[in-house]
Amino acid sequence: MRAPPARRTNLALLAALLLAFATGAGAVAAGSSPGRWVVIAHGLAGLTVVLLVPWKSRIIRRGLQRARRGRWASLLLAALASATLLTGIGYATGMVRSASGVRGMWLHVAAALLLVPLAIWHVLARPARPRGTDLSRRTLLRAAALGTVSAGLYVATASVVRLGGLPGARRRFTGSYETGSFDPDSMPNTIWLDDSTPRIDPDTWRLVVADGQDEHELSLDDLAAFDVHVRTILDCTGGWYAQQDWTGVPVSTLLPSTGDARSLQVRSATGYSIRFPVDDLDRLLLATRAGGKPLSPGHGFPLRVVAPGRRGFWWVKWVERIELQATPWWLQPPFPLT
Ligand SMILES: Nc1nc2c(c(=O)[nH]1)N[C@H]1C(S)=C(S)[C@@H](COP(=O)(O)O)O[C@H]1N2
Ligand SMILES: [Mo]
Repeated sequence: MRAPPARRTNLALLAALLLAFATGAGAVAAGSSPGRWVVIAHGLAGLTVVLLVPWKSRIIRRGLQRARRGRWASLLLAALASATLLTGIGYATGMVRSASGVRGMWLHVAAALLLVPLAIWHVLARPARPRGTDLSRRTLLRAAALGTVSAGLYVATASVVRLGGLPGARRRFTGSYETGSFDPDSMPNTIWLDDSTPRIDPDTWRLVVADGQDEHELSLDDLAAFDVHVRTILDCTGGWYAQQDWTGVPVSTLLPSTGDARSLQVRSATGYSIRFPVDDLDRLLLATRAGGKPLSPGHGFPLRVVAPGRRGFWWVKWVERIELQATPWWLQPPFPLT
């Protein structure tokens, strides 16, 4: 294809980046298998950005010939975008899964988040104003061609990964690699943002169960009486997953009727908290054991959430209070803020 006008390349790149960012956030949230489409769309958006690189490089080279203010910020943006693409492709294929001990998925997300403010600045400082003719038949055909080529590139990459037996072929649909299944001791201890493992005295620790009217407390001994088993997968957005046998008490046993409640708030001794839709109650387990042994402090001793089909950040550790509330579950930030 002949190079399109710079303005259209820039608009296409902006569209691809917005799609990549939205689907990236979606991929982090996806826990059950319909979410696979979001993850695939994320791969397509990323490869579309890759396809636009040659055209964008020409624009950048021309731009660099004029000494404009903000060129260093623009170059930093380009570097972060490259780092995001390389870590994304490296992790997806399994070619580069970590760099100096840091998990590639973490680097991918960090680079993507750092580039957001720069990208916003760049769009404001070098605006490419859309025109009516941007929606001409010709542009739409070009966009369709671009989409088709990136789909082809996606299929080709996936085939190379599969046929070449690259580690990427063993990923779950979320993109995570298996780590420490059926061996809780070798499963990573993961903190969402800035939490830390609290010191909890099992003798004085209580679980407070609040049903909207009353509340009551359960000791660890009380909870030891329950031994419902659930085998399920914990899938961290940091790019690993593990299957374990969890033992504990179903939330629906502790809260048999939900009344008018719309959500269940689960709070950790650290203050970390998550709001579940009441429809989740049938599936939620409060686990005291993993692999038949009491939870380690890092994995949430004495009590943690097991939420089949939900990503790791829903699996609140060090639980000390569960409470039915009238508040809808979606009245919370899409991701925990601490
Ligand atoms: N209180 C609390 N619970 C938490 C977190 C946290 O930071 N604080 N991290 C969550 C995240 S991101 C994941 S992936 C799982 C990890 O569980 P693990 O450390 O037992 O592997 O715990 C979740 N529960
Ligand atoms: Mo996580």
